[in-house]
Amino acid sequence: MSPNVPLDTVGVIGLGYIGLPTAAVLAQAGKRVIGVDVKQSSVDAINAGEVPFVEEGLETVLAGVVAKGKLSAQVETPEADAYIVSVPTPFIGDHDADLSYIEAAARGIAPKLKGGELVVLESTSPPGATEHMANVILSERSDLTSDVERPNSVYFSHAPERVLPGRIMIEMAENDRIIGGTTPEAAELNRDLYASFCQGELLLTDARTAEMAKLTENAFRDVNIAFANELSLIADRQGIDVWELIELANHHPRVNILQPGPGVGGHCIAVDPWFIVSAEREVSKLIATARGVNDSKPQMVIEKVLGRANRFKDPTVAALGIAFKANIDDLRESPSRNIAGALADQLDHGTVLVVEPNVHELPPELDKRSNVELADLDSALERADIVLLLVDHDPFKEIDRELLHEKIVIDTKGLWR
Ligand code: SAJ
Repeated sequence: MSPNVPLDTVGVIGLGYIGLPTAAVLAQAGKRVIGVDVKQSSVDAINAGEVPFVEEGLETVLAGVVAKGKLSAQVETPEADAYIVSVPTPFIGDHDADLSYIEAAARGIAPKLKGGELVVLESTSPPGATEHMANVILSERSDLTSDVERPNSVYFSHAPERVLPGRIMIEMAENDRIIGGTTPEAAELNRDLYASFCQGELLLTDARTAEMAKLTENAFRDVNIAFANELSLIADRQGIDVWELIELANHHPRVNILQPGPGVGGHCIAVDPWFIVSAEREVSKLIATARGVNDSKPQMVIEKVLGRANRFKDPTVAALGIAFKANIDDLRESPSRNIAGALADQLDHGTVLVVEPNVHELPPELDKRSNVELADLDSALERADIVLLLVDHDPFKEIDRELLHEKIVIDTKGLWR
């Protein structure tokens, strides 16, 4: 049975790609939500009902809950019945997780606690991070405990997010959710809170298993994409169309190979497997190798383009797409963005025309180069000697194939087969 404590007000710490949608759906479910972010510009935008990034369906929900006074944002951590910590966990050193943002959030929460609150860690974290967060809070507050038998206990839990960028508003409501408490009571209390907005199954476990489950899901996908990427290299040398090969093999009832591409991007699949490797380096050989295979794919694409560009004095390359995947504006950890930059560096007297329908300006490292331009699709196709397809954005699917006729085409996604 879950502890009998209120869960009416919720402080969401970190209003990024996951924290903000979580805050919005909690407010929509009737909670009074106070969002916290260190960035004043994000706080101001959110209080005006505006979303500082692109995510289908979020703006409507956000504008509604802000107008009703159910959600507001501020820079200081408030008093609340429950807290959700959704802050970044970047790398430090040799792919270890930097827990300093979690520690800072914990130190912000500690002075606001009275006892009886739930503190949920949502950030993707290495095993042990939830216990670490609890220790940071309890070391600042010796009057509180995580021992549920004693008065003034605080409940600590991990509920990793598993939503897919681009489908966040749907998946946040529908996906099953893993909830791991540092005690069973904490997991139950966390379930009560998440049941308010999540119709998926809520699966209870301990915090360490929940942490590993999230990392395992993304490592599974990474290893399987690495298999597809390795196949693409083998197939290239063998003169075989890798997409046809995979399509045929996938007809087997127990085979389901993923798709090769220019590399693996985003802030999750290219990052999370390292947290497993860094926790257990000696026995994570397959996971580490898969990371290496996926990370080496952009270099293979670069070499292919340079090899074909040789024959031109002043080659013009149209790089179609620099987002980390189709139909989003997220350029973080994007292999395509890095490929465009490397080509600009390495093409002697060449020009790179970047076509990215989801952004209005180039990221700074591309913008500052004199031989890189943000171009519209039509003019890039007209001017290019080499058309390099890097992201399978919808507008690229509809390109008139006649326009590619005279060009050298390098299609890393198999879009125009
Ligand atoms: N990719 C391929 N081949 C494929 C599938 C993907 O090359 O067959 C590439 C994509 O182009 C992209 C990268 O992998 O560069 C990651 O894209 P994705 O769509 O597979 O995943 P993300 O990073 O957008 O979201 C993942 C999801 N995890 C899983 O599917 C196991 C999502 O559910 C998680 O919530 C998210 O990571 C996260 O936040 O951890």
